Amino acid sequence: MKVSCLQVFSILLFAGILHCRAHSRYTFVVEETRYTRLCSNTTILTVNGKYPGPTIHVHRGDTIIVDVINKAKYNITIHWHGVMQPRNPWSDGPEWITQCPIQPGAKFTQTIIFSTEEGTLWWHAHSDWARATVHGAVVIYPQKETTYPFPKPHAEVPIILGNWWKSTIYDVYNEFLRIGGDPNASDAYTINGQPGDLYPCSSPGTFTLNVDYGLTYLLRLINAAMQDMLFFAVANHSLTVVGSDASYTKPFTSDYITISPGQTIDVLLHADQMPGRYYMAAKAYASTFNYTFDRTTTTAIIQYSGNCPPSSTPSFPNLPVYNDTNASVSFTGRLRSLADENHPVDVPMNITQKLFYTVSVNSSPCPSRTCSGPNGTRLYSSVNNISFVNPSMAILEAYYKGINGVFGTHFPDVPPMEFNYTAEYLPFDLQAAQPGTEVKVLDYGSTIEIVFQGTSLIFGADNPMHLHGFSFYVVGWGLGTFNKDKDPLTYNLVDPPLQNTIAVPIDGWTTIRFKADNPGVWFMHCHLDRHASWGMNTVFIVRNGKASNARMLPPPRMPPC
Ligand SMILES: *[C@@H]1O[C@H](CO)[C@@H](O)[C@H](O)[C@H]1NC(C)=O
Ligand SMILES: *[C@@H]1O[C@H](CO)[C@@H](O)[C@H](O)[C@H]1NC(C)=O
Ligand SMILES: *[C@@H]1O[C@H](CO)[C@@H](O)[C@H](O)[C@H]1NC(C)=O
Ligand SMILES: *[C@@H]1O[C@H](CO)[C@@H](O)[C@H](O)[C@H]1NC(C)=O
Ligand SMILES: *[C@@H]1O[C@H](CO)[C@@H](O)[C@H](O)[C@H]1NC(C)=O
Ligand SMILES: *[C@@H]1O[C@H](CO)[C@@H](O)[C@H](O)[C@H]1NC(C)=O
Ligand SMILES: *[C@@H]1O[C@H](CO)[C@@H](O)[C@H](O)[C@H]1NC(C)=O
Ligand SMILES: *[C@@H]1O[C@H](CO)[C@@H](O)[C@H](O)[C@H]1NC(C)=O
Ligand SMILES: *[C@@H]1O[C@H](CO)[C@@H](O)[C@H](O)[C@H]1NC(C)=O
Ligand SMILES: *[C@@H]1O[C@H](CO)[C@@H](O)[C@H](O)[C@H]1NC(C)=O
Ligand SMILES: *[C@@H]1O[C@H](CO)[C@@H](O)[C@H](O)[C@H]1NC(C)=O
Ligand SMILES: [Cu+2]
Repeated sequence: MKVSCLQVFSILLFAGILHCRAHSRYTFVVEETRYTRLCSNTTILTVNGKYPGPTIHVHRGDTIIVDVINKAKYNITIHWHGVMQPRNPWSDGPEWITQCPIQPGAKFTQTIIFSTEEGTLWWHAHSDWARATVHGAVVIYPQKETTYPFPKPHAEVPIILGNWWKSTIYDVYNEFLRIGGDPNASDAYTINGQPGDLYPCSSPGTFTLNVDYGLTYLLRLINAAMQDMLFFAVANHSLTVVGSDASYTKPFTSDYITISPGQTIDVLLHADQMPGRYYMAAKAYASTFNYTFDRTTTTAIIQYSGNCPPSSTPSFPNLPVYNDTNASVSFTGRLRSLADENHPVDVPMNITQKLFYTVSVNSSPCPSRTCSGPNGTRLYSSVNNISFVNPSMAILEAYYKGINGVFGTHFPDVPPMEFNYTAEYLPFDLQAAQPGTEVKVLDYGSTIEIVFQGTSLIFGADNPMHLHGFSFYVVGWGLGTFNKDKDPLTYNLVDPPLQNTIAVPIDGWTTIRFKADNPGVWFMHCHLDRHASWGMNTVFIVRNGKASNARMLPPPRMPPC
């Protein structure tokens, strides 16, 4: 039934008419809304007036239609983070990659095609830094006749970790572009839009999760923060990790979670402690030298029902210290695919295209050394020494229509120069990168391996790399420089986690594999917004295959430039 509906839908889409009863339809009105936080009022961009925005509930394999109406004075686009959108890059959302922005007063109808994702994803703006407040959860239930690979939880709760700035995000963003250094740190982190008890004027709104003793709750954690990986924990409760990035994992328990911007982690919380009140809390994991980050801690409350002891101060969880790289990588390194009969893995074994991508922060001289990067320089960033420059029109449109001069196809498979990527001191002449809009073209059905190598140029960072259009297997990682003889021997090809975002450790490497079976134009970028704005991005174009179901769907009516 669904398949035929989808086929009808494609034909109708071609004719520019959208009518298909099976698809739920949502309206997203983007507008400016005044919110009071931290004792002051700030105007933020919202969807339907909400921060965080509405949660979308679907079942595995559904298709939904979303009408995005821009009533704000800023450009906007909406990206469906982690939704692979088979053959449908048109509705993916990154501005200048798959579409031109939806301008003030304009509207864009997006078709969101879910396929094998199951668990938690999210949607967020993909235009300048609008995603700071324009984001929301996507809950993907199992198909109707199937169920979770763990006991059904009593209740499910999205836990969205975000930031709050007292200034409008556009002021923070424009200042960041102007000064050439790190952006101002946020004034607070938030849990479901609320900073929590440790911040001024914030106690009354603090998010509270009411629980009953003896029951189990599924927390769907989403890191929607702009610049920082986060540690998260719940006082006196260990957490059982059961999924990440809409793919189930082998369950394991941990006292804390490391979650990178873009990533989702599903955990079971067993309400098995003495009835009372307990804090859940999150704060930054920040490893980069001299980086000024938000050192505050956001909290929410777990409140047991019944006769609680008179409300003393709730217990506070132990979170690793901000620079505990071991705590960060140890947690992420424990993720494993479920890899059972009902959830098989399909790790590419015969790699047709091996890529080695360095991810670096760069710097360039600034007139009279007035920029706020190290030594008065301007900071930017790169992949394989190319610092991505936004094109003047969407790459997808240029590719589809065969318009020349918008992008090049010479993105290098390896860095242009070999050097000791993680050396403590590197020569000055390596600090510059080459600006460019280069893509890598992949054949349909080819199998891709990418080794991401973090470099210590300027200073190392943990880089959460996110690929649109695919989930990928994370087959290996390590600290230091990748050793092409020894490190591949350590790859996990049995039950590697299936992710759409993976933090490449500071001065370390991570290897991913995926099959290029989704034709289209797909962005890949660091999910720290300062790095992405500096150019730590690149694009894959996956060619059409031969079969008719291996070709991009025809375009809907796209927003004009
Ligand atoms: C915030 O705005 C509300 C409504 O406009 C106003 O009553 C309040 O005084 C403002 N608060 C601050 C701290 O400016
Ligand atoms: C950024 O921080 C500086 C120093 O605290 C402050 O002067 C400036 O106004 C801030 N900018 C924004 C946009 O909030
Ligand atoms: C929670 O754990 C802390 C130590 O981590 C302990 O001091 C406290 O008594 C515990 N609280 C409860 C209610 O069990
Ligand atoms: C973390 O930072 C503290 C100072 O804030 C420093 O003493 C410690 O050595 C650092 N630890 C690591 C692992 O870098
Ligand atoms: C690294 O972190 C893991 C997990 O938190 C811990 O078990 C281990 O002892 C830590 N190792 C070091 C050297 O700190
Ligand atoms: C690996 O892929 C290549 C190129 O597609 C093909 O020629 C070769 O037969 C494949 N090898 C195996 C073991 O599948
Ligand atoms: C690090 O920060 C300190 C204090 O802000 C500054 O004096 C120093 O020049 C910075 N070093 C670099 C390499 O940016
Ligand atoms: C700072 O920049 C100046 C001028 O570009 C250069 O001569 C000097 O070596 C730099 N010093 C450091 C510590 O980066
Ligand atoms: C690369 O740099 C690291 C860190 O400084 C150092 O331990 C290693 O010996 C260097 N490797 C080479 C080949 O120079
Ligand atoms: C990157 O490209 C720039 C500009 O072409 C060059 O100056 C620099 O040496 C290159 N750096 C590396 C690490 O390849
Ligand atoms: C908004 O989008 C239009 C094209 O769609 C572009 O010309 C304009 O520069 C954008 N505005 C900003 C502030 O990016
Ligand atoms: Cu980065």
